[in-house]
Amino acid sequence: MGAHCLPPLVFLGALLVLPQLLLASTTRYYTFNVTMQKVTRLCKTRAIPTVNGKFPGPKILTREGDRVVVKVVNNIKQNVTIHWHGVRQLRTGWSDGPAYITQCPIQTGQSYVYNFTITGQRGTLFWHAHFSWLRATLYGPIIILPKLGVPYPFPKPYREVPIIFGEWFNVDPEAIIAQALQTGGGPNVSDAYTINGLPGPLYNCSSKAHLTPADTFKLKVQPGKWYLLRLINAALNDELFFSIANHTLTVVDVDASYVKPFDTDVVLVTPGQTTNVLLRAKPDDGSPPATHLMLARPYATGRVGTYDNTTVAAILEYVPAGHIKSRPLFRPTLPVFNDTAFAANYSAKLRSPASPDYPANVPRQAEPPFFFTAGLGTNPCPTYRGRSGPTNDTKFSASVNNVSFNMPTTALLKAHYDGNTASVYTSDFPAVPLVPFNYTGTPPNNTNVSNGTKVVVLSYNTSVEVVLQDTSIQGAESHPLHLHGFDFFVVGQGVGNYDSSQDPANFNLLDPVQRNTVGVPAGGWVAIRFYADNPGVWFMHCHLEVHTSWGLKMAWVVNDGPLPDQKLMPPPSDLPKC
Ligand SMILES: *[C@@H]1O[C@H](CO)[C@@H](O)[C@H](O)[C@H]1NC(C)=O
Ligand SMILES: *[C@@H]1O[C@H](CO)[C@@H](O)[C@H](O)[C@H]1NC(C)=O
Ligand SMILES: *[C@@H]1O[C@H](CO)[C@@H](O)[C@H](O)[C@H]1NC(C)=O
Ligand SMILES: *[C@@H]1O[C@H](CO)[C@@H](O)[C@H](O)[C@H]1NC(C)=O
Ligand SMILES: *[C@@H]1O[C@H](CO)[C@@H](O)[C@H](O)[C@H]1NC(C)=O
Ligand SMILES: *[C@@H]1O[C@H](CO)[C@@H](O)[C@H](O)[C@H]1NC(C)=O
Ligand SMILES: *[C@@H]1O[C@H](CO)[C@@H](O)[C@H](O)[C@H]1NC(C)=O
Ligand SMILES: *[C@@H]1O[C@H](CO)[C@@H](O)[C@H](O)[C@H]1NC(C)=O
Ligand SMILES: *[C@@H]1O[C@H](CO)[C@@H](O)[C@H](O)[C@H]1NC(C)=O
Ligand SMILES: *[C@@H]1O[C@H](CO)[C@@H](O)[C@H](O)[C@H]1NC(C)=O
Ligand SMILES: *[C@@H]1O[C@H](CO)[C@@H](O)[C@H](O)[C@H]1NC(C)=O
Ligand SMILES: *[C@@H]1O[C@H](CO)[C@@H](O)[C@H](O)[C@H]1NC(C)=O
Ligand SMILES: [Cu+2]
Repeated sequence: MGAHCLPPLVFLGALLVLPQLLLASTTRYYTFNVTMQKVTRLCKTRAIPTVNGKFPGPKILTREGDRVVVKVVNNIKQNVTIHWHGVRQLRTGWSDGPAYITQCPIQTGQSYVYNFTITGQRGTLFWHAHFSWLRATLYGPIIILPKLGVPYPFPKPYREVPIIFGEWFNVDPEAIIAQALQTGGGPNVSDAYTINGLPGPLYNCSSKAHLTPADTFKLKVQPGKWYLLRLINAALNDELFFSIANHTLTVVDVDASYVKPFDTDVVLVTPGQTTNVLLRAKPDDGSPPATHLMLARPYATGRVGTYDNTTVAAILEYVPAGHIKSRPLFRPTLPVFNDTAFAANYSAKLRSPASPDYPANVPRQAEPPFFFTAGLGTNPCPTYRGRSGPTNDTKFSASVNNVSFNMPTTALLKAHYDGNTASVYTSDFPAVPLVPFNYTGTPPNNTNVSNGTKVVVLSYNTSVEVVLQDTSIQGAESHPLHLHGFDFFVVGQGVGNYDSSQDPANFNLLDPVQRNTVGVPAGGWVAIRFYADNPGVWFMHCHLEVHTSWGLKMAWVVNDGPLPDQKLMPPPSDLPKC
């Protein structure tokens, strides 16, 4: 049928679509100038590393299908890299960011251009520094809108608001991790949590009892309108519960993948995870406007005293405010710190849409099977070095399959690309624990941890299944494991030890949630699957930064496939050198 036969409206529609197609691939340019900036929090002023002087850092606003080009200039004394957390980086591993994995650091006075596309993702991600603990202050949102003309699969929000959780330290976090690694003990905990950089009214100043309104994030809403809150947990070491008084939230997207919407009063978001929730402001029913607190505080399975147990508050306020002097203030109820049952029930609710528009392409079969333990252990530390590890003569260490990862002094990806790996890494990362034990029972007598720079090598497009098993050697503890370069499907989870003969029968291969960071349940296991369809070197690590510092990290090497579009791109000319 020729165009002249089409009814006028359809023809007009075709005309409207055309410019959208032409615009479909926009390039978004940013410059990130990493500088020190004085900021005041908890009434203490400290110079912190920032991007463009902003804390939290600038927002990257993009669309599915766009190219993002960010020139990062390092004007601070430390080395720095930036990671685009959750961005798939298809064939562009050079732009992924983890120091010594995909690149050497950007040294003082140097710059580097990150250049990547956003493919098959829409929702919220975030960027953060990936060198030592610099991400404590170097972080900001990545907003990925759907392709032009493609609607959200939920009511169109009136406004969209990033809610980014952070962790504030009154001293330089670099001094804290340096001290912990020196003594072998746990690091000092943070002084406050923040929402969009602000600690809120439940914290005190050194000089006065409570913080002022300027220290509090306030979200003003209009009655009856829909808001999309883009929750991001950028905290260093703490999983967080979040809730808003008198409001039910509808979860619609996690880690830039849609989910089957479900309602909840409380959201659990681990470091490295994002969650988009719809908030419907209550209709105007004539009752006096109220102030509702939004609270976040930890979901913590470690020992009491080893985490910051304070609470950050922000305010949800209805406008027009009127001239009411004292409006009622409501506070939500959050689960107790160690509510593992809540965590298990909550994560079981997360499901992919598995619809024609958003199918769940789950590997049906997986080979070879990987079984990785994740957890803490100890190593000898014969000389007492101050506030030492679990005992005076030991220091904390952490591992995957009892291998604590040693950071190389040059980037793994470059060594892989150059075929010059012999002095950089070995390919003998164990597929299963070398010494099986009762992972969630009484710890074995020897809890020493081995170390190495070991990787798993996969051929292109392998169907990978990894069962991640928590260990209770230093007490059962939840670990938010983050995989770079992929989204994976969470096909199963359980308590106790994984049973390879029974548990796979219960795997969900129909609509498992797709994400890049998953909590390995405290004293339990989780099973993930993904296709190794992205050539490069991909870091996998606990997103509790202290555990990463202790070695709870490893890397996958995915070889090139046979076709031209299955190969890692060549390195950019400005790739930093070590
Ligand atoms: C980065 O910021 C510093 C301090 O504001 C400024 O002196 C410098 O010119 C900036 N550099 C770039 C490349 O924008
Ligand atoms: C980004 O990468 C694309 C694809 O390799 C290339 O065509 C483009 O020139 C690059 N842009 C910049 C600013 O480096
Ligand atoms: C950690 O806390 C201890 C005890 O309060 C203190 O002595 C030490 O100076 C702190 N470390 C750092 C790096 O601030
Ligand atoms: C803040 O100060 C008040 C009054 O001194 C005290 O009751 C409260 O516990 C303090 N809160 C925090 C978080 O330190
Ligand atoms: C809000 O929730 C509080 C309990 O957290 C309850 O006491 C109060 O009645 C609720 N108010 C409204 C307006 O729903
Ligand atoms: C909160 O942390 C403080 C300091 O680490 C500790 O003394 C206290 O017992 C903790 N409280 C709870 C309920 O965990
Ligand atoms: C949570 O902690 C409390 C107090 O430390 C303890 O009594 C309780 O058994 C813990 N609950 C879980 C589920 O671990
Ligand atoms: C650790 O060693 C220090 C210094 O010798 C000593 O004061 C402290 O009592 C010891 N602590 C333990 C738990 O042995
Ligand atoms: C492992 O330890 C747990 C907790 O002590 C115990 O319930 C379980 O029976 C043990 N499993 C095996 C296989 O020994
Ligand atoms: C572990 O130590 C205990 C107590 O010292 C001992 O009875 C047991 O035989 C040891 N187990 C192993 C496997 O060496
Ligand atoms: C690695 O293990 C060896 C052998 O136990 C030990 O000598 C070495 O200090 C460890 N290296 C690191 C970086 O932990
Ligand atoms: C920065 O990185 C380079 C290259 O790896 C290294 O040689 C240098 O020691 C690092 N500098 C600092 C201050 O960490
Ligand atoms: Cu961990």
